[in-house]
Amino acid sequence: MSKASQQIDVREKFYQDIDGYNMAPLWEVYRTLITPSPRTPAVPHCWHYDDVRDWVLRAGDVISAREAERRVLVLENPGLRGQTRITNSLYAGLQLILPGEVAPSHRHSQSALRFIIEGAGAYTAVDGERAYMARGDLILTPPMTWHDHGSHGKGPTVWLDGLDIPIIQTFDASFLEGFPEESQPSTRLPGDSHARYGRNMRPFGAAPKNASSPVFSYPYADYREALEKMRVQEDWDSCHGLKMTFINPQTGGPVMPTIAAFVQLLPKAFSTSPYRSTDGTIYTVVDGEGRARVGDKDFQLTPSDIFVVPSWCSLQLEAKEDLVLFSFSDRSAQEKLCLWREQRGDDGDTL
Ligand code: GTQ
Repeated sequence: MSKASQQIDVREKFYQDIDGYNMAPLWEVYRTLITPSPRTPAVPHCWHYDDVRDWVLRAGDVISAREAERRVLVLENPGLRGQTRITNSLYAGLQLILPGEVAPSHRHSQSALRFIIEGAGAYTAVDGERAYMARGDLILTPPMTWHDHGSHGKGPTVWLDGLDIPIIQTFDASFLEGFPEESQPSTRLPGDSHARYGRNMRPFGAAPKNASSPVFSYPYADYREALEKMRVQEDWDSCHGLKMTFINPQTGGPVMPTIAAFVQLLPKAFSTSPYRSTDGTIYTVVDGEGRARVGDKDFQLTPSDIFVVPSWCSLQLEAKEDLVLFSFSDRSAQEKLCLWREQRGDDGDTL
């Protein structure tokens, strides 16, 4: 037997011996753990809304919102099947509410955002205030806020849910409580939080309640109008077009402690320089058509398509028409932990 294979045998025997003591050799796994740059099992993927819409609606035939508590089809990253996640740190799903239904009130440690895809007349109630939903609206349910969903509408309402479920799993910090009634009582008028915090003022003398935005609803009409005003200036970023971060007006920071949300406009025929960052990001098409090149994959984009750009994977966008994209990521958490990094492909770097 050669000296090398003798040494391997000695090591294997050693590994078996220490295994019984719940110990393992770091040197066998070191290079898969501490990598020179991010390596993720998540892969680029696009869910074309036309392909999945029917399945979401058919979920309404198999279970009620009440029985399901949340009737959602989870968008599972093909590289992370069975793990209920779209990136390593974030969860996404498509939730359905039908006329007259209620998804019962609860609260949990997880942060959630909703981006409305279709329907009218549905609402999310957050800590006593109903936020009515229209296509393109962003609605927040910050950690430990009571929330329930319901609909007085005529047709189905579908929205994209984004939650930090995997982050809370990592920290083993999950708490969930049910509200004593299905729907929480309305203790504030719709629009109350926007009136108090969304108009460049804040209630005199009031201290911030927590780290999340006190504004629960960011309507499409507001941000779209803002983008249209700003585009006149034509100060397009070569990697992002015209991109805005939704903020917590009390801090100027991202909307929730773990999740940040963005909207961007690319004018017709605009093509971005490649870009990558450490925050794996979920995008959805609000308006327009175009193309996304994510790593080595190409996605043709039409309204309501959802695609995922894994951590440190390059993204390049092209607008066939004016293209409006909503996106969210864990950038909020990464910045607090001093982890967030980016690389732009417009300075000669190849990504
Ligand atoms: O609406 O509260 O997609 O608790 C997953 C977990 C939605 C919600 C999800 C949830 C919710």
